[in-house]
Amino acid sequence: MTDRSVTLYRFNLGLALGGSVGLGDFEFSHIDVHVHEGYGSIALSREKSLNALNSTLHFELLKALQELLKPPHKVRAILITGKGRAFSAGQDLQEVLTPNNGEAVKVGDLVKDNYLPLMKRLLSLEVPTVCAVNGIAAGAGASLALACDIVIASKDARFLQAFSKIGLMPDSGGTWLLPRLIGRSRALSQFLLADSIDAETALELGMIAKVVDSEDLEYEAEKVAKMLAIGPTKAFVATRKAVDQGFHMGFEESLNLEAEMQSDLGATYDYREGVEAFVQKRPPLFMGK
Ligand code: T3D
Repeated sequence: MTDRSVTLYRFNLGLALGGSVGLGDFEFSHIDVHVHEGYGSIALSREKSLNALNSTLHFELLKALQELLKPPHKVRAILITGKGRAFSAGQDLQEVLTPNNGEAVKVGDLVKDNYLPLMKRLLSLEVPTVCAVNGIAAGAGASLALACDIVIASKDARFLQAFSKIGLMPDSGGTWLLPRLIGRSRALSQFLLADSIDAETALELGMIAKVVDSEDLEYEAEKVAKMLAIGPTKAFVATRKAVDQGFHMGFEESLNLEAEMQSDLGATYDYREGVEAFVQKRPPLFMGK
């Protein structure tokens, strides 16, 4: 994604790259991070391997999510995309084969150390997320995309539950996310057969929110991120939480959760502002608090 506006966000990645850490700053090598007006964008940037996810990329993603939400940036929406012709080909399979201190990397360790923290963070993030899927999203790459709140795909995007092709079951939240989006039968079909799903089909199935022409993807995704960034952030996040928790609750429990969360939102600045703006017949100026 091009940065139309604001600050290029560069860090020196001390630990992961062996460089020096200055003033808490890091240099990202596997992602491009930018701060725009109100929202932050993260582009996976390992084009040669179709943005395959390795441990450094995981580390950087979590770091970026942490930094973007802190002052001075305090963004109120995050946009995730991939550079080049793919969104992400999922777990870096080279990394799995590469011995770590003489020992092969254990799949279970990768899942626990990398995917668990990332997916937990994404689903509990204090701001809404948008994903612009610009090409293939395979394996954990598909999970990463589907974990975002609003998923927009270009016409040439594809989703591939590639896990069974390499003898694995879905991880990274896949077995939780996909059946909720499209139902057990269709999810199992994608998981077991590992056929790639094109963007239009993904839209029809309810996996994603919108399909746009490839040349419009950046503009459309930025438009959504900008809209979210000026919205009532706490209400957005509470909505995600109620929807996600509601899936495994009875109706009454869900009603109670809504009532509890709504009473918290009733005490926010943005609620007061929203009502005042309505009464005064002007657009609201939400502050995310
Ligand atoms: O440890 C664990 O495994 C646990 C975690 C699991 C989570 C997962 O994500 S499991 C699923 C892992 N992903 C896959 O199995 C997908 C593997 N990739 C593919 O099947 C194909 O590459 C695609 C269908 C995604 C795209 O196909 P195509 O024909 O458009 O591209 P390509 O030629 O296969 O790939 C282009 C390059 O990217 C190629 O490198 P090269 O030959 O040009 O040097 C290829 O090796 C590389 N690449 C693609 N996917 C990965 C990758 N390199 C490392 N890891 C990958 N996942």
